[in-house]
Amino acid sequence: MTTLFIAPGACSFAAHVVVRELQLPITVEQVLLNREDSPYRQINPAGRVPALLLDDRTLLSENTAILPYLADLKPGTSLFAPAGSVERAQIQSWLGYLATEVHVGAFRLINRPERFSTDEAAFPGIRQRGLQQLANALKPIEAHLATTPYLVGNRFTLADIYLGVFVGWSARAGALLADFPALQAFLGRYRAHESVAQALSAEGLA
Ligand SMILES: N[C@@H](CCC(=O)N[C@@H](CS)C(=O)NCC(=O)O)C(=O)O
Repeated sequence: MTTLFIAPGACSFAAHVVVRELQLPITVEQVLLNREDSPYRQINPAGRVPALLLDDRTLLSENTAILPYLADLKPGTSLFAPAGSVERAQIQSWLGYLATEVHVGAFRLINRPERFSTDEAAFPGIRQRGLQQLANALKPIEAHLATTPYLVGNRFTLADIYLGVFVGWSARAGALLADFPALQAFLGRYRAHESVAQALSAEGLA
């Protein structure tokens, strides 16, 4: 049985939503993060989520690989697009942007300042810089969503599922979303999806 490893509220939420949206026969298992002694380290020595353990014990990591892999288990799903199509490249473009500019380029500074300095006195400044980078990274998404309800092709795709993670985190990061009305409206549409509501509830976040 294929198993998806997640942690409540982490970026693995996107893969969890895809499993529920496509009703894939995959076990979703919650693990504790940041525990050197966690048995999960035997499965994934990096200790990060999401990770997908396939039937043959191959371990896949990285949202940018896992989300397309899961969607391809249901060929023709509207969450993704056919190989060779421009829409598929556009969806992958957003996945790359979110993983780099938004997750690592902004949220890692906000959530993990210790990865950037050993000096605790520097942490507030690093977090502040992360919030500025987050606002910069969200601006093009806000502009795009002011003209269309979803990122690609006027329908709910992997790109939106992944974006929802970071808009949810942004809603918690101070009053940031007050300057992003299109993203606020997006978050409402996102949470109205049955698969999102189910995943929030299963992760204890409803
Ligand atoms: N680039 C990875 C990032 C994965 C990642 O950093 N996951 C976080 C949770 S949001 C995690 O597992 N953190 C624990 C750690 O880094 O030890 C991806 O997109 O899948």
